[in-house]
Amino acid sequence: MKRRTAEPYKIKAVEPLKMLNYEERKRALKEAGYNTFLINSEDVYIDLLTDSGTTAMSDRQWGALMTGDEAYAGSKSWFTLENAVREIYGYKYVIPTHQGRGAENLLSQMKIKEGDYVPGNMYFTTTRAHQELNGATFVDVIIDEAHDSLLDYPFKGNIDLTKLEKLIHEVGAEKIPYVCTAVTVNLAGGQPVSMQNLKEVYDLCQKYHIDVMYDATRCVENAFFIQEREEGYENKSIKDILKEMFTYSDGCTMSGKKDCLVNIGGFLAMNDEDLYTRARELVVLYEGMPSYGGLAGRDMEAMAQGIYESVDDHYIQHRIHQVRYLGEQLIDAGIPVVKPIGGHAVFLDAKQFLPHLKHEELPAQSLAASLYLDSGVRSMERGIVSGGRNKVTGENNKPKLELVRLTIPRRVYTNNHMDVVADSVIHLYEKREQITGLEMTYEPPTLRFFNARFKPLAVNGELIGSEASSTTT
Ligand code: PM9
Repeated sequence: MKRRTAEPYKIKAVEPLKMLNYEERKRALKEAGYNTFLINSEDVYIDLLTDSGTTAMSDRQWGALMTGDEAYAGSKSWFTLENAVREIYGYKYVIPTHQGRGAENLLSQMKIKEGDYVPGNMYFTTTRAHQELNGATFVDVIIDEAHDSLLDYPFKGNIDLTKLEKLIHEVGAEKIPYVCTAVTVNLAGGQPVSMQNLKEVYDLCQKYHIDVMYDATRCVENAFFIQEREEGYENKSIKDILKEMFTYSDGCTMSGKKDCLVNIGGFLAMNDEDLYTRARELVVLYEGMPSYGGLAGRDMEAMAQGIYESVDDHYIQHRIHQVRYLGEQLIDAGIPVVKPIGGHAVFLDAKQFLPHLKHEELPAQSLAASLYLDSGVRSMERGIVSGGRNKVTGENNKPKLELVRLTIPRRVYTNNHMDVVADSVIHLYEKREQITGLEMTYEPPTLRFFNARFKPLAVNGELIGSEASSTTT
């Protein structure tokens, strides 16, 4: 008999949830312009918009908050954080930032020149935006398997070495300031990169004197998949695997709001002393002193503690298994989801879920809105809306993957919540032909998905035909 496991923690404080009725949700959705980013949190029942900053902190982290040293310069809390980053990730130099994009801004400004190219394993919205703002063109060098949502492949986040080397030959190594390797790859479905691939990419880049900078945002989740799937790592600890992963890089940006288990925070880390000196100069302009980088002393204490907790083998095993618990229920019900189930989220394939909608009818945006309408579950579009426009032609980028992300916050929800989400998705799938497309009525110039507004294409202005709503409250 397979023995079941439970959460490796018990609950000390709870936050009541409220569920609006169908008519209230319909009103809230309309007021939010059918954009789940614009729905008030109070109107959400189960919030799977993001795993970013939504973590439940531990009692030790809350305790650590009280020990924060709020000195403007030379805060003790900064040294605590610096030590944690050095110990767990192995880099020599660390610059704190208020969150991941703060680090992306510094890195992109320091390393990118107009006309450069930054290869990466699939784009991430804020990362690419900073690269482009500084004059670079992002080039996707992820393996082809990553674009096939239904293909079950263990390391879909891997970089295609042939694509990378072809780009180096085409544009010249001097035009590539660094390779940006995400571990794991968010928009591919939270898919990991193998240790072998990390090593091969690093070796190739060393040959051409190109730096490798990780987007380390979900690196602990990546380490778990290496332990689970890669030969030779099954008996190694997460901590040891993580340490080895970082030896195949020259630095990283980190959004501490994910794998560092905090609600705010990030950092930029590197081994190169010159780059560090420049980063110390630049950080004061955008974030603050190099000893706080936009964070309060207490935030740095909580992040240091979170970094240590994140490499606990039991914690990360439960984390990944909870995501899988939801994903497997959907797979069993025949729902098209990205396979294998990734580290932080279950991704619905909106093109296959709603085959009657054209790409321009924004299937993922419409599905995310429909899910909220059905059950108050908030998810996020990761498709054509998030893809933005081509900076030269102005045309919509059309990412091959048109997804709705059900993102699981860390240590927040129980598996009962996962059951409620699964029921709602399955219910919607049964009524899928009744879901209509959306059109954009307001489009912000950058990172449009955050603030864009939409309206249903149906003549009667309804998102879902009336029958779909009748079985939910
Ligand atoms: N990710 C997410 O929900 C929050 C913002 S949504 C645009 O997935 C990666 C891989 C991320 C990420 C944020 C950032 C930026 C960088 N890389 O949000 O600035 O998933 O801390 O990090 C979000 P910050």
